[in-house]
Amino acid sequence: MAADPRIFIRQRAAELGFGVCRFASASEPWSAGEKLAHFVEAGRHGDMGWMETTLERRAHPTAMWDGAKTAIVLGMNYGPEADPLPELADKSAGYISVYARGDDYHEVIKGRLKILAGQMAARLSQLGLGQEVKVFVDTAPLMEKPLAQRAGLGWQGKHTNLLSRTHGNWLFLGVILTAAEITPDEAETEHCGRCTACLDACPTNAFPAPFQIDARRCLSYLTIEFADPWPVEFRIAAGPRIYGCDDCLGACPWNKFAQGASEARLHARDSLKGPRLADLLALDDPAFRALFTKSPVKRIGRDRFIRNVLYAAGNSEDATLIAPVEALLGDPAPVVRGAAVWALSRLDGERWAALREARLAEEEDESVKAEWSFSP
Ligand code: B12
Ligand code: SF4
Ligand code: SF4
Repeated sequence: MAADPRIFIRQRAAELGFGVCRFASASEPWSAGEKLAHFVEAGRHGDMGWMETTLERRAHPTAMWDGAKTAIVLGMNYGPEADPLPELADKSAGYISVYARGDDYHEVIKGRLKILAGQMAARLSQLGLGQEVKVFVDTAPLMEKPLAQRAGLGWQGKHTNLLSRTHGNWLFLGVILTAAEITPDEAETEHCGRCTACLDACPTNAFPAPFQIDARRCLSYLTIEFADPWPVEFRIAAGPRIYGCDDCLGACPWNKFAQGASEARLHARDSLKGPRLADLLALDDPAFRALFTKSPVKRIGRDRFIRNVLYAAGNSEDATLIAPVEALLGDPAPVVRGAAVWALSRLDGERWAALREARLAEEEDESVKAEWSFSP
């Protein structure tokens, strides 16, 4: 009888820093594809147009690759050293979500998945199971959470993320598919019970029902994916959150079993823990790129980031930010100028009113004009 390939794969996965490695059938049917279609048909994906164009391919692993038989599902712990939510009390500092305080996890995980896939392919062929192995990371990402639940890494909680009894909520996921038939692990069942802590914690009511999210209302979507000016209700609800949001994850009682990330590249950089809004408002493009080297934050670009920082400044009640906010009223990017108008209206209504007429007369961009026309 051939040796069980799971032993080799688990060992290699652990050496590559994956705290969890489990196996699931990639070919059995599931209902996740229908739920994804429901999500997209209801428009809950907002401006993430790739979710429409990849809908069919993402409906099931075999739609992506019809030879897929087994999914190897990997989890990498990115747990913070302490509960991050008390940091939200400092309104003069920006809150960057825990997942984005170290190196870009896409880069960390992608490289390691490729190494593991190469090692697996060699081993499977030694065992006479020489079938193909594929990693899907950039093109059309697989539905990782339902696969992870099927493999028993944890369950999708009422906030829709995958959480586990051993790691709490701070787990990145990665998947490798293979045409080899490998014995699956047992699936996990849901352990939320009557708890609603994550639903109650959400500052924007982004959950239309338990286990469902409307991304358009989620601050992670608004701060990262959405390029335009936000509706005012979300600007206010964002408080100091300037990149991603951890409220639903951080509220979960299962975090009592979480541990700090072991992978050094995922550790929080000091500069990204509570950065001062005044310093961030001063970032030009080269300074932005330098501060966020290798960080996922870099991907949203300076203008969208400064928009987020300006919304946080508008919520800060910090009068020392009036001057740096006013300096951005003449920024070349309309989304920055518009956010500066709003922030100034919140920090110093009199100054806003004094500048309004002259600035409105010279403004050409309709979205910025609308900001000056809005009455705070
Ligand atoms: C698009 C996306 C987002 C979107 C949408 C979020 C979402 N919940 O799907 C936005 C930009 C909002 C987002 C935010 C975040 N994301 Co994100 N995101 C993704 C991505 C690329 C695709 C997810 C997807 O397909 N969503 C579509 C919905 C339909 O999928 P679903 O949630 O799995 O749907 C299930 C349930 O909601 C339910 N359901 C849905 N509709 C319906 C309808 C009915 C009637 C019923 C009964 C059930 C039901 O069943 C579905 C199937 O199981 C994945 C990576 C990947 N390849 O999977 C990362 C991923 C989910 N994100 C991740 C992270 C870390 C985050 C953030 C925590 C980042 C942050 N701190 O700001 C937040 C969390 C917000 C939240 N509460 O979900 C991690 C989550 C890891 C984990 N342990 O779960 C992933 C897996 C990336 C990774 N490789 O690690 N993300
Ligand atoms: S990440 Fe924040 S805004 Fe998004 S669903 Fe969770 S608590 Fe709500
Ligand atoms: S906070 Fe409660 S309901 Fe939400 S995921 Fe955790 S256990 Fe489930």
